[in-house]
Amino acid sequence: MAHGQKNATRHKHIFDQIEDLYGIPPGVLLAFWAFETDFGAFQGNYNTRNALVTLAHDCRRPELFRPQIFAALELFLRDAFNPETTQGAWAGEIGMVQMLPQDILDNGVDGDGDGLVDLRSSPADALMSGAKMLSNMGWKAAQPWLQEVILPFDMDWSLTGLDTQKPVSNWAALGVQGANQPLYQADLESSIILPQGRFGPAFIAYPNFHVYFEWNQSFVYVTTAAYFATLFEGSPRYGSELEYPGLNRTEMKSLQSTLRDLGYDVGKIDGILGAQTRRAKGSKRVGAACRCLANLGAVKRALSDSKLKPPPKRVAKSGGLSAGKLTPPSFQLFSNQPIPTGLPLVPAS
Ligand SMILES: [Ca+2]
Repeated sequence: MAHGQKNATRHKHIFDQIEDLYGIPPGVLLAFWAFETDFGAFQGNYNTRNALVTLAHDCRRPELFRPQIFAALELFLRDAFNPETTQGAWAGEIGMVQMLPQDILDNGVDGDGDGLVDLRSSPADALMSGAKMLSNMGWKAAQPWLQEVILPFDMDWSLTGLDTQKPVSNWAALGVQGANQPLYQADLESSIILPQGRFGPAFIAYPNFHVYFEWNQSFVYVTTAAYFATLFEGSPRYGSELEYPGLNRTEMKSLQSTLRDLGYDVGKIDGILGAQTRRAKGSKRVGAACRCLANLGAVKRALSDSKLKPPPKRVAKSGGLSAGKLTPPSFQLFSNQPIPTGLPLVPAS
């Protein structure tokens, strides 16, 4: 946070320009800048040509990475990409906010006016380009993205989750209140999310929250980046008295296995409470069991006692990267540098 606040001050003139041009508050970009590269400190040292060609060859997501090679060629023709020296993340993203070549073609901005789009060493270029990308992804100026709320004691928990959207006025009528400030515009479609379950903090997610998923499809990444953005914008940290330890990784894997055995599509058994596990847990039939979870044993007992029937299988969303994690390929063409295993294969790492 301290590092972010220093950067906010140091680059105030850039953030002011961005807010005027794209309507994106500084905190939103500061959070992405922090999460992607620790404000430019860790941008990756993989040769980008090698990374892209390897991933374009790899059998799992070639449709995503092959167009990126042509985009990189176009950048090369514009003297903005050097096959020998351009470096970045192992999944092909370049610069302080980690953009793929096509994103650079579509959104690259010469923020400092030196005639080049330099995403690695010019904060003005990187932040302006990131802002333009968010704007093109659908960010609405002068609208919030996430806000902590207080829920009524008798909340219908089955209404929580991103699948249920209601105008803010409807949530207010149900007793939902802003924790630190009033709820925003009454007609904004919004959802109530509980990242740590009903005993953790509660948030209302506004339309701009969905733009985060265009940047990165991981629920955990999105929620954390969006929350950090609210802190940078001056919201207080959520009440520590609400903290609830939740399930550890092993317990979460067991819960996922139990849900899978019951026929729910929870994605990979990875111990991470991602979108699919949340959806399975949130389904009406297992909702009562899971909402009462005090410990895994109770959940398992509740699940096994309740003679639940599985829902129809959900088909994974096609196109783009999945919310789950893929293991990177174990080989790389043209390079002796191994790709680390176990890292998420996401465009914005
Ligand atoms: Ca520049």
